Amino acid sequence: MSTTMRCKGCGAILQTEQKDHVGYVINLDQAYCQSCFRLMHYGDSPTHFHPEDLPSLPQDSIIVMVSSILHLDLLFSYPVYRYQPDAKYIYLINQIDLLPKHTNLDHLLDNITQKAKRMGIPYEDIILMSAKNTLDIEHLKAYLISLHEPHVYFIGVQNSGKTTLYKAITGDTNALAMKKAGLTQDVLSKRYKTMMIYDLPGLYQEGYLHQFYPYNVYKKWLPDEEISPKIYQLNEGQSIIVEDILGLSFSGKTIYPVFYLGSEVKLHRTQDQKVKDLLKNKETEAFHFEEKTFKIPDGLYQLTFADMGFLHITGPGHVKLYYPKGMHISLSEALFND
Ligand SMILES: Nc1nc2c(ncn2[C@@H]2O[C@H](COP(=O)(O)OP(=O)(O)OP(=O)(O)O)[C@@H](O)[C@H]2O)c(=O)[nH]1
Ligand SMILES: [Mg+2]
Repeated sequence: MSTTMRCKGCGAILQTEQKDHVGYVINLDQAYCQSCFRLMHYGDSPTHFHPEDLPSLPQDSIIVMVSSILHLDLLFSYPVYRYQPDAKYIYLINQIDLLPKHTNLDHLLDNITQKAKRMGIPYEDIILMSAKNTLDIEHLKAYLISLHEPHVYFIGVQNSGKTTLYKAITGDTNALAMKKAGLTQDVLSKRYKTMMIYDLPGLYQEGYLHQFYPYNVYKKWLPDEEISPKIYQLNEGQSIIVEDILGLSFSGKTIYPVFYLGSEVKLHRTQDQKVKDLLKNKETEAFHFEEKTFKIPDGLYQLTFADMGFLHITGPGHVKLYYPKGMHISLSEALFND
């Protein structure tokens, strides 16, 4: 009889046959697959695998839809409730420690609640928290216990913090939680009190940074600490270049952009007519640049740049964006004030 061995870091079934496939190990007695081993010991892993689709879940489940504060534009875009209508849904907005301390979280929560109502999203609760905050974790544990359900599933976009939450609740010290998108490959599960807690592989989001850059490049652009918003006052004809990734030219009232990006992300001013030339030679085999103009209505709006961060701008006006073709960019009303 053969037993299936799983990687303790990402849950993948271990296999010794195909080097370029998920779960590869030299010997089946190893605890971690090669990809997780490299992540743990060298902080890097050149391979990238997309996990399989979601499994079907039992009826008496709590489904915790985990979203990073950086992915709020996608908060209700995975209608899991349509094919698991009997489950109870909790929306957990994680990583709020990344927002500046003065952010009005009540206002943010109000806006999210109103959006859920407008869209007819079924939910028990919406929680704002940080998986890095021990008090928040204690509150979450007490809350989950109070629901008296035997199964709790964490579902959400890659890198939203599901495994971090799972580890903090269950005390699992083997599972890996890092900025590598799509790290968890198969369901991880462990008992906590009367419940089984399940950490599911992240939902794949097209157009995120991992599609254009290797892990050792994009990891430094994903923020780990409180973001200090960068406010610019631009003169006529001035543009902003973000790393070698984005070029932004502004017109109308949008000339005071406020950038919410990690501290490692470098921004600089340039002249509108230089943007294309500066970025053109940064194209790689993975992408070409594309140009798009966003019309910003009257009011405060948010332009989200994949999983990297976002920009707040006041309209009316226009933003001309130069960005890697296929990158996920969205324009939405701002959910909080600066
Ligand atoms: N600042 C901050 N970082 C967090 C928080 N939660 C998770 N992280 C970080 O976010 C990164 C991704 O966390 P994971 O728990 O691996 O994310 P995941 O949702 O399991 O990702 P996949 O397995 O790819 O679906 C890690 O670097 C975590 O340390 C949080 O509340 N605050
Ligand atoms: Mg994970």
